[in-house]
Amino acid sequence: MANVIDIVVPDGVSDAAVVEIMQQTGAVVAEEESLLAVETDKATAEIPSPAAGKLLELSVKEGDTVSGGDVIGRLEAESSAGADTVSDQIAVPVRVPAPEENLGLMDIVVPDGVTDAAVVEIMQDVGAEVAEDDSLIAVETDKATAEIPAPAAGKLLELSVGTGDTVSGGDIIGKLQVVGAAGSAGAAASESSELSQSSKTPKPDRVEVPVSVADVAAPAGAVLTNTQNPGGSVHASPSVRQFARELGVDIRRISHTTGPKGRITFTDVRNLVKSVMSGSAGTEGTNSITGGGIPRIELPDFTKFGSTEEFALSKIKQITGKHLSKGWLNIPLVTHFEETDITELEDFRKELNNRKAVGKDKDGLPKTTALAFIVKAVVKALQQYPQVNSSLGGDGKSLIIKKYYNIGIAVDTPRGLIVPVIKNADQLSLDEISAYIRELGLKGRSGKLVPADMEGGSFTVSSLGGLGGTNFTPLVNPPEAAILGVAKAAMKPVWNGKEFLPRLILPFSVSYDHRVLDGGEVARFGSTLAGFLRDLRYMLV
Ligand code: CAO
Repeated sequence: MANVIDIVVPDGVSDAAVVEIMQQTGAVVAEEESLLAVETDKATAEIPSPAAGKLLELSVKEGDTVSGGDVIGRLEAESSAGADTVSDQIAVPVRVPAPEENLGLMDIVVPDGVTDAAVVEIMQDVGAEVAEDDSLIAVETDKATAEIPAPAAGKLLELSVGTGDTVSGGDIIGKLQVVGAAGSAGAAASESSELSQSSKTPKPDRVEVPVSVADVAAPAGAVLTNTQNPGGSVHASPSVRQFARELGVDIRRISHTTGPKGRITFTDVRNLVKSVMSGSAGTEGTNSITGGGIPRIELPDFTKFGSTEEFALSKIKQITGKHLSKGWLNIPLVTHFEETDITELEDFRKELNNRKAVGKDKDGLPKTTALAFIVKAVVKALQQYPQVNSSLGGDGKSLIIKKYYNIGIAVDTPRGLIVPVIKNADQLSLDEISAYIRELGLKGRSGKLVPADMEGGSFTVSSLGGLGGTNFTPLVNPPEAAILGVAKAAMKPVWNGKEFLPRLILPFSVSYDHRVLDGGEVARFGSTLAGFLRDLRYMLV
């Protein structure tokens, strides 16, 4: 028969911060299943459910501070059994016993109250100089983690345990050469009185860990908690948690762990930070970016607001999304806007196409669109401004200038955006470029492009001219340094000093990686490109 019982913080816990809520209201939990994790500066513990049943309420949240006796929730228990067994599960403080002094050598002793705890991390190397209270090793049972601190400042001479060993209160786990002690290298005689005071005087108040591993010894045969429980608990020592917090890393998102039984170590936190900084951390779309410090976008329950339908994104969209997210996160992007008069270009283009249409010249060739002229002019402008046709070196300290002109063309297909590449565009005629654009567009839309068609670009052109828009901000296609965005040309009145004349004006933009290019360089590139398109003859000069 169900009865409602309070969930009470065990005695012995004092001013511990709630660091993780491990069960949601309404969850059905087993007796002893962890409900939340609390932490002091030296220990982490999980507060277990006092009985099997349904969690009706948890009245604390992450960041709150709790102490023994606090009522933190209510449980609809299946039976009353176990309801009053909580308090003696995490109640006994860890205390480091008074160190023994022996010619400056001090044994490192596991505090009383620890029973059959596994050593999960060795936090100092033998030979390390440690300060009093520096954590030496981390131990863990299925419900709590604690760090065993150095009893005094000194040199760690020996640690006789390794990860995976089991320790209990009273076990000697190492030796410390106390700083300034008789027998310690370089110790001055005058320091010995100070030393004896510090080494003889245990500091129980400083080494007591309110939330302790005491009495949470794993029951015989119990297996330590699975640390890779998705959505459940993560296992890390308090100092690793603290370290992660300082760096803004949410340890729940660390999926690659190197500690025993999936435990998160300092190295794992560092590795995550390194991979995010180097841009190699996995980004799985805007909704599940896994990097530290990059907040996840949480989705509301849309059905609360109206009906919805969900479709899988095409493979191309998924791949493009990842590629663009990578670029967006890595590239400090600036967009330069420009426009040019293409009235003469358009007249010439029409004339060319008319000649083709009547079969007088170059019969069978596809019509030439403005884009073919733009590709031609882009190549010429890149030849004048080689740094625009470049990539930033892997270490961010060099520029790799490409001596080839492989122009990527963004193609809009029903399955998503693809960027096939016109290879060696500098060696192609206007008609050949037109033919390539047409072929790449057709192949792209019918799914016939192969990966090689999309490799090796050195600069990309994204043209929305056939579709519309007055201008837009294209995203650089990494590892390129810049991209040209072409919008739709429109007739506009242009003042020639005496009168307004109708002219065909083409708006375009150049987005660039500001680590590679400065605004001045891009402005010069942009106005050179504008000049070529305004008067094609200048491409010959
Ligand atoms: N201004 C005005 N008209 C333009 C123009 C411009 N900037 N660019 C092209 N046009 C005209 C063409 O001249 C053509 O007109 P005619 O039929 O009178 O000759 C018409 O628009 C259609 O052109 P098109 O789009 O079929 O051909 P294109 O060579 O200009 O472009 C391609 C080919 C494959 C690039 C294009 O079809 C395409 O997919 N564009 C979308 C690219 C995209 O989605 N970019 C955004 C990516 S997000 O960064």
